[in-house]
Amino acid sequence: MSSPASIPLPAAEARAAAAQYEREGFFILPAVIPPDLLARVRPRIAAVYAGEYETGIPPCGSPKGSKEPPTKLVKIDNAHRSDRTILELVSHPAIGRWAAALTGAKLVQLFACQMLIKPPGGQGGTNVGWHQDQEYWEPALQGELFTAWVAISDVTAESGPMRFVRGSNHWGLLQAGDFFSDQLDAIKQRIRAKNGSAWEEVAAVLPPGGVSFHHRLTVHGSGPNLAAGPRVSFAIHFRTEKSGLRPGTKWQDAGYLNDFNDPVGSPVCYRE
Ligand SMILES: O=C(O)CCC(=O)C(=O)O
Repeated sequence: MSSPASIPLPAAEARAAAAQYEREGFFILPAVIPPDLLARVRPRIAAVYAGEYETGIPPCGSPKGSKEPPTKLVKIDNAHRSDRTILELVSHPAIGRWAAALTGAKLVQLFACQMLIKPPGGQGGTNVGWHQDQEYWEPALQGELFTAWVAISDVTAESGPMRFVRGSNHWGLLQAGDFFSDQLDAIKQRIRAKNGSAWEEVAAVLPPGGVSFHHRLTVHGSGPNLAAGPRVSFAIHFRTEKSGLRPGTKWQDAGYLNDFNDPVGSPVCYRE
């Protein structure tokens, strides 16, 4: 566990938070990102969406960029390589300190991130299907991995907040999810066929600058955005010192996952 001085909480509360994260598979924080950083990052998100890359490095997959508002879920991988303010946000020390407090880690290192824009309107192509993050990392990575999700816009019950299934971090790796599918009910049935435990959903309603954390095996997804404006966020994927590349895997075959030795792609956000 990190030292009590390294997180904005008394040690007993930090221990309770860590126990809750372990029990439920997620933890929801109020706003921890400073408003001035949020104000600086918003135009940078718009710039990356439009295809303007401050560092000259395109995000993973070299998306084309668009000046039109999105109509489908926008998912841009590793935008932190393209923009210094986005890098500042996703590697913010408050996220690293909280991550260390929740997991007891001595090292918290980012290995991938996703810039997510869920447009309003409730049309198809904007849901995130139920899944476990480890399904996507399993071929390459093993050990302690988790995600911090940072709200840039106000994430209300109407705007399609991420929903966690309480305690599903204890269900093992199910390989039954699909991030890219709109069919939340069908995926839920598939998951329940593999694990019949009680299904209790918790919505991660967050103010701008609020952060939720979830375990690599926690089942999660999100529905349509029925609010007036877009739901804007970053999903930031982290590892601790208790994780590694699977033997035999080469970084060039690891898709959107950044080499742990690349300081721009994989910044260290906390070290004891
Ligand atoms: O933004 C969402 O609704 C889902 C994001 C997600 O799957 C994740 O943070 O791992």
